[in-house]
Amino acid sequence: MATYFVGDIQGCLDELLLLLERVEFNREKDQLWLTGDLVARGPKSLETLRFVKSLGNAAVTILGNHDLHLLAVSQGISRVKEKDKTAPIFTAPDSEELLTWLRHQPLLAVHSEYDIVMTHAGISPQWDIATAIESAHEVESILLSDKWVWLLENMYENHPDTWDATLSGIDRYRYIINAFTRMRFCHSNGRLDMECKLPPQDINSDDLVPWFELKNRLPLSHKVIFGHWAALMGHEGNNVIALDTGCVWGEYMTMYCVDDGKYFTQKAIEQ
Ligand SMILES: [Mn+2]
Repeated sequence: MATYFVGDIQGCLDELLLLLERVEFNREKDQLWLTGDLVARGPKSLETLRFVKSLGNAAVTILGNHDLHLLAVSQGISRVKEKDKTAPIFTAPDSEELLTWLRHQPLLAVHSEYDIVMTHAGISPQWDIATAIESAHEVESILLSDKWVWLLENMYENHPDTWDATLSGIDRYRYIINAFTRMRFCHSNGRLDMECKLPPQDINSDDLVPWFELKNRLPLSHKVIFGHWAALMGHEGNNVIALDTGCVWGEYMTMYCVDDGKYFTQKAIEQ
């Protein structure tokens, strides 16, 4: 039995299948952990949802910003953008089934054997692992309640950008969603930055720091595996592993086997 982690798929199903073939992935024995953003921009978002859902317990996937946006579009909160190439999902015969399945996915997953947590963007520097797990559960339970459309309608803002345990209602949920699915840089005081997507080496500021390099962040008892930040082109260090290496932007897809620490990469296929 082996456990493989893969970064953002974003509809690049063919590259994922090639990686799985390369390691002779066996859905009866092996596990595939995906860092979220299954959909958007790549050519096969619908097929990716179908494939990951069909893996059942052999796959663990979490919600990314594009997955939440897809759910928002399904409710008419936002319009489908042509460049996302997600329109076929909404007219597919199994549309409702796929979207309901997606809404049931978590924001965070824990691999207890290896003390790993997986989230789409990372862990807020103001959280320890226990707070992160509790915060994820809070939003997951709203997504499964009759308030889920209200939640998605009100998630598109950048504030509050600082955690405070007394935050309540939509402000609290929005901070949690932004930290788990959109964060890249933080300010040195721990405030989330929601604008900058550059690679860290292009930043000339003492104030903007990748969330995992913040000196005064709370220490984490688990290693964090995340995706979302394609400009990083992977990272291992600071007790984190970043796996989005921009397959959807023509770069490559990265798979990490947690059992032996080996990496496998697949160049993007020209569409
Ligand atoms: Mn993302």
